[in-house]
Amino acid sequence: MRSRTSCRTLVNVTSNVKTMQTGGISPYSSPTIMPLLSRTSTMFHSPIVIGTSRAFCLAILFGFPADGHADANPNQPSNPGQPNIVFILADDLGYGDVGCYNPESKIPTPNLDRLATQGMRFTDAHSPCTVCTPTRFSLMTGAMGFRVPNGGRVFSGAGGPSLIATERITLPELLQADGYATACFGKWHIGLTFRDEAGNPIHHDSLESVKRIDYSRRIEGGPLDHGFDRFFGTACCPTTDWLYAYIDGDRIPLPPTVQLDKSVLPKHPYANDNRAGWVASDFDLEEVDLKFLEKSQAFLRDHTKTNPNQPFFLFHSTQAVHLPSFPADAFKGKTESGPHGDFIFELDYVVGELMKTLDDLRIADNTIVMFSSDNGPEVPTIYHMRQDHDHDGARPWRGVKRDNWEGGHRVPMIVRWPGHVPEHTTSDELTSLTDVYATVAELLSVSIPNKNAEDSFSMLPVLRGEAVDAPIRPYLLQQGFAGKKWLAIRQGKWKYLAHQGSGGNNYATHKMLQPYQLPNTAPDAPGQLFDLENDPGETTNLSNERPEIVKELQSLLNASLASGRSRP
Ligand SMILES: [Ca+2]
Repeated sequence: MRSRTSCRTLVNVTSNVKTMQTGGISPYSSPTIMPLLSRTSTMFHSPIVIGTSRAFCLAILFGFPADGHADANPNQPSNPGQPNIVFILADDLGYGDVGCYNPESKIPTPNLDRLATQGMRFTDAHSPCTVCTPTRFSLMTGAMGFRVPNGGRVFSGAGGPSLIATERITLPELLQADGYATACFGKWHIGLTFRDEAGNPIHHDSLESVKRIDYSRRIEGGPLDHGFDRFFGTACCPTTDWLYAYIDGDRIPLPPTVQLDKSVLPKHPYANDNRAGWVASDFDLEEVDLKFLEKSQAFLRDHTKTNPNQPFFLFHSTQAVHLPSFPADAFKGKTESGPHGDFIFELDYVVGELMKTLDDLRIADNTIVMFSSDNGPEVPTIYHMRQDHDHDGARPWRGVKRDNWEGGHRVPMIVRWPGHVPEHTTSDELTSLTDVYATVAELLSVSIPNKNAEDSFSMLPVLRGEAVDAPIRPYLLQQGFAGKKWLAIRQGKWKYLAHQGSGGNNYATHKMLQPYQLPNTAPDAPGQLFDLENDPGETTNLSNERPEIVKELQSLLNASLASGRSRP
């Protein structure tokens, strides 16, 4: 049994590439009510890669009571110190898109709602950035994107190079070093490197760039180079960008050969953001999320069968519900809220199927499931869903994707861990997706090397339902669309945007956003100060009324920029 006072340091993480066998397509099935399972009592140790010390020790104490359960998988011993972890990251899913976050939602999300009743639902959780790439960097590293070169960029096409420096220890590397199997299925979007026949790297965003790729070469800087044993997915947004082909590991086995024929794709207000790129013959833009689901389910089944004693980390990263909203055939017309409603419904189905697979394998009680989104809902989505379906994916917040107002980055965040995270609870603890890193590190009792996870705080006490006297985070940082140029800071009820405007979209010129433009009540102030407790809609800029708060928050922000970190 793990010593309650032992501490472990993490160094010399090496990529331990393993080959996982993949299975067949799972049959469709309706969402079913999953029985709650409790923990089993058996403890075990898996091999741990430990090196010499270049880190300080967290020395976290664990004290989980043991209890048995007849339904748990006898092949997978339960260890509260090394549970399996499944992180499901949706794309562009708003706070108001999920039923348990929005009683006025028009879209059924029964599986997400059920996940929330079985675990903890965070009401003040945030994506570190208001767009895809930096948020995903932050989830994998525990650091804000603006701290690294190009950390405000969003990749498309060939997409890269990787934002993650090779010396950085990522979340999957942390887990790999602790003996976990690690797998990533779906959209990567943190950057990687393709090369042409002459060996030159390709990082331009165009059809011509994608055509230049030498597909016989290994792809560099992708998930396999950052801690994942297994990857199947796409470089950037699967159905948006110039490259429509699946990466398997570090190769594209079936390269694209023809230009996408957009004439055969659905036409509706949510079908834009789809470029006439270069497409592979096996790449069906309407079935992408079911393909990713198939891969994740196959991994779960194969791993549980072949390595039942090894804990795993599965990062399932969906296309849904980024535009274009191309739900699979099985979901077309299944809601009364149009193609985007159907797409959200498909996302919910994917979550339900992953839950069902954990149940079928009888490993749900030893698996932490986390669900969140990488930023708020997209502009055309918000506009048309409000106009045509009376559904508000940003409700109740101001702002949308790219904006530093709450709608751009306050996201759903649900965590389930039977027997450990109290069921049917909500938490208003201020948290960010950067915090997943430190939370997992504390869970594993591993220390975080000093130059890593600079903006990460462990939420484990909150997840365990412990009374927390003070906020875990001293403050929260946000970044808008262009990295360091648009920063915001939150402390308690106060939120300060160190800029005028949204930090992303131009409301004065964008016809879909003009109806939602609000007057700035302090146009001469350098930034915007809001009291979220009394003004959650961020309608009144209090910069001139409360200059001392502005000064304090700006000072904290400056200090964090100067030190390069917010974690002590
Ligand atoms: Ca996104």
